[in-house]
Amino acid sequence: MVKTIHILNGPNLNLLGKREPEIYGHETLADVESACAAVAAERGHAVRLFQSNHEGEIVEQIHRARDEAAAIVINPAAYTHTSVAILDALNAFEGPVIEVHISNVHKREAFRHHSYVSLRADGVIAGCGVEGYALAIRRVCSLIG
Ligand code: DHK
Repeated sequence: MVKTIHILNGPNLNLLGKREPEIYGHETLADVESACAAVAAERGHAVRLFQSNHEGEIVEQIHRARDEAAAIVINPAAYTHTSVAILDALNAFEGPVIEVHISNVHKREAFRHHSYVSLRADGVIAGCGVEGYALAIRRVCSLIG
C-alpha cells in the first residue's frame, strides 16, 4: 500500500536557493521535493511537500497529517526554537517524525541550539544540507515499512 509522507517547512524556506546560499545552499524546495519523491518511490511511497511562513498554518497542516500521512519530515525553521504550538500539534500525530535542519544549528548562534520539536522527534538530522531531507525520507521509509 502506498503511504504518504508529509514534508513540512517553516518560515523563509520558500526562499531556499536564494536566501543566504552560503548557509542554505543553491537548491530550491522544488529540488528537495523531487529528490525526496525519488527516494520514497524506491520504497513504493509518496511525498507531499508543504511550506508556510505562518505558525498556525503549519499547526493546521500537522492536524491534516493525522488523517493523510504515515510520517512527517519537518524543518520548522525559526519556529524550531520558539513554537510550543508546533510541538503540541506533533504530539497529537501518531506516526514517526524526523526533524531536519539544513545547517548545523549547533555550530551557530546559541538561540538555535534549543529545539522544542526535538522533544517529539524520533530522529534529528542537522548540517547535511538539503540532502538531510532525503536522508530523513529514507529513515521514515524504514520505520513505516
Ligand atoms: C532554518 C532556519 O530558517 C533557521 O531559522 C533555523 C534552519 C535553522 C535550517 O538549518 O534549516 O535556525
